[in-house]
Amino acid sequence: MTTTAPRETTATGAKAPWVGRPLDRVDGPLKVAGAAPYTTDVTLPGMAHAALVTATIGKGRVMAVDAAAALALPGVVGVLTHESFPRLGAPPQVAFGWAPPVPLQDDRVAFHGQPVALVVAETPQQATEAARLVHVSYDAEDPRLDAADGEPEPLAYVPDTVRGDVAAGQAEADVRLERHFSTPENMNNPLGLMATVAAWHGDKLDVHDTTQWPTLVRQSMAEVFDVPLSAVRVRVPYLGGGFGAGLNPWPYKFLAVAAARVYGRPVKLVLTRPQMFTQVGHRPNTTQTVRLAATRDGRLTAIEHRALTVGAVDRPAVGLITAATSQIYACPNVSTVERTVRLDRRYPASMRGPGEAEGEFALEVALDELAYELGIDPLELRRRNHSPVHAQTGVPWSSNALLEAYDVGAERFGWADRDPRPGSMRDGGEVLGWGMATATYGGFQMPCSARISVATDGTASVRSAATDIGTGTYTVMTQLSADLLGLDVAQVDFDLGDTDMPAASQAGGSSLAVSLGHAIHTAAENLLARVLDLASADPDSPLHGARREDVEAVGGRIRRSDDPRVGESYADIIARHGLLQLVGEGTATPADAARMGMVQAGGFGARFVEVRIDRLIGRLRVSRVVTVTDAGRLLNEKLARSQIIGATVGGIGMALFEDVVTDAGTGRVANGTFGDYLVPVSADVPDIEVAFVGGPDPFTPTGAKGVGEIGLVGVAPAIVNAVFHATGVRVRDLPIHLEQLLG
Ligand code: MCN
Ligand code: MOS
Repeated sequence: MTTTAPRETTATGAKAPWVGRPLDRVDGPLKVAGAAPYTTDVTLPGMAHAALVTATIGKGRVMAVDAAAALALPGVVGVLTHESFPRLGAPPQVAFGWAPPVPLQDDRVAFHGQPVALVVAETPQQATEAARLVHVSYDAEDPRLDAADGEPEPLAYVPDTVRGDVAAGQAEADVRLERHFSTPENMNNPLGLMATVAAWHGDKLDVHDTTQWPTLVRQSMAEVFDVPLSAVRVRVPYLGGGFGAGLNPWPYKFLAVAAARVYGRPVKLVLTRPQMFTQVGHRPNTTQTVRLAATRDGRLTAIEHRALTVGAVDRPAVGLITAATSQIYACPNVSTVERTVRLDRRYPASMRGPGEAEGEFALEVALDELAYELGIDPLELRRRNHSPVHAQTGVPWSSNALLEAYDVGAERFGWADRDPRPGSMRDGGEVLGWGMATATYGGFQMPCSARISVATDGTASVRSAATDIGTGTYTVMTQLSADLLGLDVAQVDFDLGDTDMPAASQAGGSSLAVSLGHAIHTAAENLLARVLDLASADPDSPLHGARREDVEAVGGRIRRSDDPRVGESYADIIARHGLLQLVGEGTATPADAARMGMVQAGGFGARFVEVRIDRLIGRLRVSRVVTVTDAGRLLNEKLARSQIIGATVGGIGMALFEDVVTDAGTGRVANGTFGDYLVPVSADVPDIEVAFVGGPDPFTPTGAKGVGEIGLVGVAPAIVNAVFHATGVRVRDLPIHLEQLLG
C-alpha cells in the first residue's frame, strides 16, 4: 500500500509524531475510486463459476441427486455431489477459528441450508440457473430446533466460575432479584459478500478468499488438500467487512478449491446474500438468568449468571456469555454457569463482541432493575461496586479507566439532570428515557509476525499477512512503522493480506492492532539492532561504539539521543557497507501475565443513551448516545472513533431490529435478505458522541488495547434501560418490539 502525500507533516522531526494522529486512511483514495480489488473482483483466465445447491430439509439424508436438467443447460461444466466430491482431510481446530467439517463427504444433512451439491458453469448466471434445476431427494427427519430439545453440555473453554458462598450472599442481602433474559440469533452481514477464487498450478494452490485470517485459511487448505504449507498462497488485500463472519474456514471455501482441482481450472464462488445467513456463522441465541442480591446501600452480596447458547451438531457455540460477569464487579460471592446445546441448526460463530454483547446485556439490565429496587442511581450503583482489580482473581488489570469513563460519560451526557422516575421526562408528545450501562471486552494478544526492509533510499517496506477488514490496519501500521523507524509516513509502504508475507494472527477478538503492533515493534527493534551492529563496529561511523540505548531513530537517521547532531541515515549505512537493504523480522508473543503480575486488560467503557418514544404509535428513536471507552493508547484517534461509531450502530441493531427468524419445523431462515432482516439505517442513528479515556497499557509495547468490538458492548442494555426510564416497561427479550412501547 503506497501512501498518498500526508496531510500532516513532521515539521520538527520529533519522536513518535504519527501514532495517535487522526491520519486519513491510507487506502481511502483507492477505495473511493473503486480501485481497491476485493475478492469478488478477482477474475482469472479460464475461470469457471460455482453455485451452491443447499439442503431444503432440516435434517436427514440425501437419497439421490438428479443433475440431468442442470447438466443439459448450456455452459454447465459439472455438478459435484457427495458421491463425486473428492474425499478430503480434516481442517485444523484452533481457538476462535474452529472449522465445521469439510462438506460433501457423506449423505448426511445436518441443517437446512447445508450445501448438498455444487454446480460449476462458465458464467455465474449459468451456475445459478443450473443450481436451481438440481433435484435432490431426501430422507427427512424432524430437526431439533429449540433449546429445550437439546442436552445442555459445558463448553470446554468457558469454565464455570465460583467464588465465595453464593447462598450465604443471597441470605445476607436486603434485596434480591431473579430475572430471565433472551437474545435472538443475529447475523453478522458484512456488506461484502464472501467469496473464494481458487486456482491450482500443478500441486500449488492460489486462493483469493474473504477471510479475517489468511494464515489460518492457508493452514486449513494445506491440511484439507494434503499439500505442504509452502504450496498454498492465500490473498485478501481488501475485505468488505467481516464482523466475525470471516474468522472461520467455512465449508464453502473448500468447495471452491476442490472444484478448481476437479475441473482443472480456476473456480470462483460468491455467496448470495441469503447464503450469507446460512454459510458463515452467526451470533447464536441465548437464554440467560441473572440473580442479584445486595444490601440496602447497594453493595452486591451475590451474583449468579446462567447462560444457555444454541450451537450446531458439528460446531458448538462460541459462548463466553458469562465471561465478564465474574471479573467486573467487586462482589464477594459469584457463580457463573454456561452451557450449550447442539441442535440441527446452522453453525454459530463469533459476531462483534461475541459473548460480552449478549452476557453484559443481561447483567447490565439486571443491575438497572436492582438500582430501581434499591432507589439508587444506576450509575452510582455501578460505582459502588466497582472493582479496581480483576474481581475473580484479585490480580490487577494491566489498565482500567472505567471510573474515568463513568465520570466523563456522565458529565458529557448531563446524567446529573436525570429525574429517575419512569415517564417523568417529556418533550412535547414524546417521552424521554435516559439509560446507561457498563461495557467490558476481554484483552487478547496472539502470536504474530512482520518483516521490515529499509531500501537504499532509506524508505521502508513493512509486510505481514494480516488483514484490514475496514478497521484501518493499513493506516495505523503505517503510522506505527513510521514512528518506530523514525520515518515520515510517506516513506513507509505497509502491505498486508498475502500469506507470502510473514504469518499473522486474525483480525479478531479485537487483537490485531495489539498483536501486529507488537510484531512490528519487534521487527523494528531487530532492524535497529542490525543497524547498530554495523555502525557500532565501524570506525568510520559517527555511531562507532554506540549501544542501542544510546540512540534513537528520527528523521530517517539513527542518532545519539544525547546529541542529535551525531548520527547517520539508513541510506548512508546501507551504502557504506555495500548492502542492498536492511532487514528486520519479528515474531511477537503475548507477555507472560503471571510474570508481570497483571491480567491483560481489554477495553472498558460506559454507554449513555437517550431514547425518545411516541407511545401513541410505539415509535422509538435513539436520540443521543455518549459512548466512552478505555482502549489504551489510541493508534489513530479518527479510526478508533470510527470503530466505536460502527460498533454503536451494531448495538442499536441488536437492541431494536436484528432477529434471524427460523421456520419452526424446517430450520429454514425465513428472513435471509436485507429486505426482511432489519439493520439500522441512517435515520435510526443519531450523532454519536465518542470519548476516550485511559492511557497506554503496559502489557504491550505499543500501549494499545483492542477497540474493534468494545463499542458494541453495553449499547443494547443502555437502550433497554432508557426504554424503562421512559415508559416503565422492562424489556428482557431482544429485540425491542414497538407493541411493547404503546401506552
Ligand atoms: N485502533 C486504534 N487504537 C487502538 C486499537 C485499535 O486506533 N488502541 C484502531 C485501528 O484503526 C485498528 C482498529 O481500531 O485497525 C481495530 O483494531 P483492533 O481493535 O485491534 O481490532 P482488529 O484489527 O482485530 O479487528 C477486528 C475487530 C473485530 S474482532 C470485529 S468483529 C470487527 C471490528 O474489528 N469487525 C469490523 N471492527 C470492524 N470494523 C469494520 N469496518 N468492519 C468489520 O467487519
Ligand atoms: Mo470479531 S467477532 O472477533 O471477528
